[in-house]
Amino acid sequence: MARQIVSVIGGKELPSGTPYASINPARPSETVATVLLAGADTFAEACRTAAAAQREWAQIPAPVRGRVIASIGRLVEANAEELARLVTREVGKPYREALGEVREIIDTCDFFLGEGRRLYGQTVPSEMPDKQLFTFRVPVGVAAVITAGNFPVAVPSWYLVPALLCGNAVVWKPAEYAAASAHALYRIFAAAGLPDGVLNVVFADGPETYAGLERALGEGTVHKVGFTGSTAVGRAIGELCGRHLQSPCLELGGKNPMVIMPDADLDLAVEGALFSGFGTAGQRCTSLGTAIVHEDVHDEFLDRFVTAVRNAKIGDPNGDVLYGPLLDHKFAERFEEYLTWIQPHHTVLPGPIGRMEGEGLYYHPVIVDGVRPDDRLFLEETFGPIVGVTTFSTLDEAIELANKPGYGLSSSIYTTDPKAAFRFRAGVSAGMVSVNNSTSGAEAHLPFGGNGKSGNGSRQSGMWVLDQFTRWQAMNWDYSGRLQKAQMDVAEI
Ligand code: UN1
Repeated sequence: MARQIVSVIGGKELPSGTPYASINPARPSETVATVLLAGADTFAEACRTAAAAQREWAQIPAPVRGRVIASIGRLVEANAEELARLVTREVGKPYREALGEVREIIDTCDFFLGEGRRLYGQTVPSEMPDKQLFTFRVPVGVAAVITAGNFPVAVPSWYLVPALLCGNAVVWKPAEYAAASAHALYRIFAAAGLPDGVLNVVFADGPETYAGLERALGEGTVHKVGFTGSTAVGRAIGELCGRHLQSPCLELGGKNPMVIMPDADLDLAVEGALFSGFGTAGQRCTSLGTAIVHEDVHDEFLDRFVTAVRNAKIGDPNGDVLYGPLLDHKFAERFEEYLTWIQPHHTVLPGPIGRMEGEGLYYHPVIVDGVRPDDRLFLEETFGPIVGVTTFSTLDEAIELANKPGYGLSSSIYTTDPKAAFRFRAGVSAGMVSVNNSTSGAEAHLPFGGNGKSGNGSRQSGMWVLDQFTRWQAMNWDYSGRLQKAQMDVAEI
């Protein structure tokens, strides 16, 4: 029997809602969990509960909150294999990758547990005598966190861990097709000693979440929205937040380019293209979209790339495979639609294309050569195992092609020439640039995020994320016993 999963608000389970079956994409007839989806009212109620709990949580000294984060890390470590197995079963990610994803949570906890003792403010000199200025980081209040299911436990942790450490309460809305993994993570966080109401998990569909969020923003019970998902939904959330004078943290899609220079180590480039184009079945926001290959090495690269793809194993994510099934039926349907973008003038390799025989949501890998800069395939994210290939002759041209889709998350260049690497870094509009490494696989303590259609410039991870979950408060303390007026009573030499 599949487990039943429900929302948890203020530590209490809510045993009602519309049932939704989260399936195993390797065997879609198998239900991993039935989740009861809540409505907008429940989401708004969760935000009110969180707002009430946040006041006390913020009173707990930051180093003590850091100790809770340390416990979360230890509990995740103790449950790593079980959690990774569940992730593999529910979203079809190869087990080794799932274990890596769990590792990313532990890394995030490792980083932020220390931040509890460091949440530094500043002392700032005043322009007047007998006066001292200070700055403090203040929690924002309640963070509403809405996440996708391709990284069902790591990406949520990128929000949850720093948000909680900084003294915020959280209402987390995970992807329903990854509900069991999300619920398992929630239980680990709750078991680490978070007071009731500080972390709440609400399962709901997109429209109900949007309506609930709109209400909560109107009621003043949400102060920061963190969203990882599609550009279209991110835009809607951004507009909603804008109406409430809030700036959300948006981590959206990508059409990530890989530039291969004529002096590149081609085997290394092929390995990088294989991992970032087809690893996780191309379902990372950082997945490779288009390989932009110098015309002198195009044929050689393509030949080796096609051979590597042909030799790759695709199948049961519990085995040693490059990738497993797509996340869910919805993603499989959408991927089939993307396949229709392939133009008749394209060369499609290695063939065949489409769904593989059998029950699982497995799809053949596709390399499309000769993609033109005005093709949909060149311009739009595909979120599946498909990589476009195009050519260039000068570095400036490659940079222009890399920026053309208007996303700006991750990018990569393969070259042995440092000049080309630094020129590419300076010219590409991307939050992340790799040299001789793939577009995916960011480490958990570097700023993560994008520009353009990839986000609103917000960054996750590392110390940079503290600016998302705290606000600076300035304090001035005058001990002169007089009213000293700024700009008017400036000390003279
Ligand atoms: C995502 O797909 O939303 O850099 C995040 C990477 C991963 C995170 C991807 N660590 O590929």
